[in-house]
Order: sequence, then structure tokens, then C-alpha cells
Amino acid sequence: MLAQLLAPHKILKRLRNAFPGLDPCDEVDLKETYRLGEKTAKAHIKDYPFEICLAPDNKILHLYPEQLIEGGDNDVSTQSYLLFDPDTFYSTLSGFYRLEDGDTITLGGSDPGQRDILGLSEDLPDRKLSISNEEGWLRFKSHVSSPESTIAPLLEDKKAKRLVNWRQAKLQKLKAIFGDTIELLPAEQALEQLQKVNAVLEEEPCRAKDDSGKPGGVIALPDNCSVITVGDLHAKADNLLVVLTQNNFLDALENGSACLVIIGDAVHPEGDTDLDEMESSMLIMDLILALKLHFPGQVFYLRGNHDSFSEEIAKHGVPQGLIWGKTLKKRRGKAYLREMKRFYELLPYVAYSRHFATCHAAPPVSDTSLHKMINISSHRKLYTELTNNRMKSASRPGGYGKRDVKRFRECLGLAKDTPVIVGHTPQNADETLWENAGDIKEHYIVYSSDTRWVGLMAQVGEKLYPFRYPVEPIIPLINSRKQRLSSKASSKANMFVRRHWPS
Ligand SMILES: [Mn+2]
Repeated sequence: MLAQLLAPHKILKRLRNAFPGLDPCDEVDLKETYRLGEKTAKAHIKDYPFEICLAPDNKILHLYPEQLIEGGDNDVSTQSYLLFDPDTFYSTLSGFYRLEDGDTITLGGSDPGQRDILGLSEDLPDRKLSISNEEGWLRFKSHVSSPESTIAPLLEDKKAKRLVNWRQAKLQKLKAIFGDTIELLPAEQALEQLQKVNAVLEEEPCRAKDDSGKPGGVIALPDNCSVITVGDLHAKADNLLVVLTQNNFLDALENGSACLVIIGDAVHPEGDTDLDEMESSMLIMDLILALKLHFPGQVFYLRGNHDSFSEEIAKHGVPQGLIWGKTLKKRRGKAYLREMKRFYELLPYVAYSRHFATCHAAPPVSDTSLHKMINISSHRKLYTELTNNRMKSASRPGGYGKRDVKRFRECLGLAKDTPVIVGHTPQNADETLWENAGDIKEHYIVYSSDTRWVGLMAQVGEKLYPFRYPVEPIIPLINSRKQRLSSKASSKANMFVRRHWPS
């Protein structure tokens, strides 16, 4: 079970509120190091982050109030805390545990996720220290209090602002890829970019040719490359940019240690918005294509059902596929439309390494093989299944189930606990990521176009873990920052760091 996805323990909280005093604790005003003894310590820490020093090996962990890149908070990040290992968090592809209001995490050496993500030693007791978030108060309960672990506030300015400063610096890196202003490319430039990407796709690394010598349907990533998979973005350019400003994803793409796989359906708005609005789709494709050109061997885009001009692509009666084609022709010209069709034909459908397997919608239910998936252009049915099918249900008897997930792994020669990741079918409107979806172990659905959270899977160590990040308006931030910088040439790089923690 992963702490960043833990459901709030609301019942427990109500019980505690009903019987105050049952759980004696020291309410501590932490201005210096505090030794965690037998009693529970309770601290209100909205004003600064904390350092935890875990006995006996003095492993240091940090606990920061979750904050947005420009300071402040939104309704999803308020009163959440991020727990991470500062040794790896700022420098490599790493992870964290989010403690939302009502969450508790118990740290111990027997949890493989905590060993990967927090760098805990296997020698640590199974239950060493519990940390709970209760309405902005943190409770620290030491289960093994000899020798004593300690907590200490990070009061120094530099340390207190480290997390937000670190993310601010990533905005600069985005500019190096996408330019000083993030906006639609002029038609001519857009065409040129798309032509270049298509040339890359003709000779893509890690991609076997089909029997006719054309690029095959499968990307086989090297096992030493850590994987990041992002689900359906549905024209949410900010969600893509949020991903690139989080973790060390961008650095890992730059130094070649990671690959980003976007699993299709980046276009066509969804939800409570104008379904026929296509400008946001043009923008997100400009960004994805720029990213592909910047990292041709590290960024991969798989085909989803919306990556098409088909009249069958419709949402609530709005023929998004047709409108998409018409808009591109009108705004970018016939040549661009032609080139985008070619782009769709050149896209792969499946990506895998020893650590994962993914496709847009569904593992095939029909008889398949790696050879067939590579030769997907001559298997129309396979194409429809991979991009369109959903889990088996009463209304979808032809849907996929546990056995098909298992067979998908077998086709690719993968171990039986390898994560299989799909997008396409959100399970409800409140989440962005579903673990063991349909009660199928190591089967994940990732839908990255939520308005509050961006979900993704990222490899930390040898395993992929689900993470989600708050959605933030990165484009306005980058574009307004440019104006502000140019209007005040002498300003310091950190002039936009807000100086307050969420209240
Ligand atoms: Mn889809």
C-alpha cells in the first residue's frame, strides 16, 4: 500500500475526537531538536518543514508542507505534507509519501516501497515510527523509542524554501525546451517541427521494423532506463508541464537515465468544458512534438483512439475527430493535416521493458504475439483492441480481464508481477490513478487529465510506483514571469518566490 494514495482515516479521527485524552501526548512547540520518547509528540508545523533523524542509523528524512511552485496552495494541496529522503529527492529520479489530512504512515524496514522511496534500511524494526496528519497537526509516535529518534524544525530560510526554490529552477529548464513564451507555434514552424518528428519516427530507437520494413508497433525500452508513464492528457498542457517540473524527471531525460512514455489521447478536451475547442489540442501537440525532438531517444508517444481524424471519435455527440481535422486544415494548412495523418500512422502502440508494459486502452483479448503487435498495421482488430477496448463488464462482454493482462505479459516475456499500465478508462471522476484496477494485481489505470491532480507511474529503483501531483497553471506562470522579468531587468531570479507557507 502506498502512502501517497492512502484513504483518509476519517472514522479513526472521529473516534479520537469523541474521546479526547485517551491518547496522551506532548504538545510541543518545536524550536529546536526534540527527542521522541515514549509519549506521542504533537506539533503544528504549517510554518516550516521538519527533519526526522531515525535511530539507530541516523537516517535523515524531510517532511515539507506541500506547496505550489509559486507559493500558496490549492484545494488539493492544503494541509498536506510530503515525506522524502533529501539524499535522493533533489538529485535523482525518486519518490515521496504524501500525508494528507487523516493519513498515517508507519515507517519500518520491512516495507520494500519505503526502502526504495525513503532509503530505509532493511535492519530497521518493522514498526519504528508513525506519523499522522490530523487537521494540520502532526503526531509522531515512536514504537521503538530506544535509542531515541529525533525531530527538528528546518528554520533557516534556505532550508525552509528549498523545495519551492528547487521547483522554480525547473521553470527555467522548460524555457530552454519550449521557448520563453509558451504559445501556439506559427503555422510554418509547426509544420517544420512535425516533419522533423516524423523523420525521427521513421528511424526510432528501440523499435523493431515490421515485416514490410516500416516502423513496428512496439517500443522495447532498455532495462537500464527508468520509466515514467503519463496517461491521457486530453489537451491539458499544464498537466504535462507540471510533470516536467516535478521530481527530477527532466534531468533524468536529459542525462539519459529515464524514458517518458505518454500513452496516447493527448488531444481533445474532456469533462466540463467546450468539447469542440481545438486550440488547446494544437498547443499540447506542439509541446509533445518539441519534447520528442528534444529527447528523440527518451520520449515516446503511443497511439490512443483520439489520435485520429475519424468521425467515430465523438464525445457527447461532438465529433471531435472531424473537428480536429478541420481545425488543423484551417489553422495550419493542408500540408500540416497530411503530416499529422502520417504522424498517427507512424505511432507505436505498445511500450515495455523488464519493468513494465503499457498501451493506451487494453491488453488484447484476441490471440496475439509480439510478432503480431510489431506487425500491427496488418492486424486491424489488434489496433482496435489496444486503443479502444475496456475492462470486461456486463455491458462489455468482449472486454479484457485478468487472463488477458497475464497473456499480455507473457507475449512480451515479462515476469508475472510486472506492472501493466493503461489509460483510456477512468474509474470515477475523483481520482487520476487506480491500483490493481478490476481486482487485477499490478494492473494500473492512469488518467492524467484531471483538473486537480496529475497521475503518473514512475520507476524508483527496480519498481514502478504511482504518484500524483497537484495541477498548477504553469503556462501563465512562465508567460507572466517573462513579462515581469523583462519589465524589471535588475530583478533577481528568485523574485517570485512567495515568502509564506500555506495557512
Ligand atoms: Mn482513449
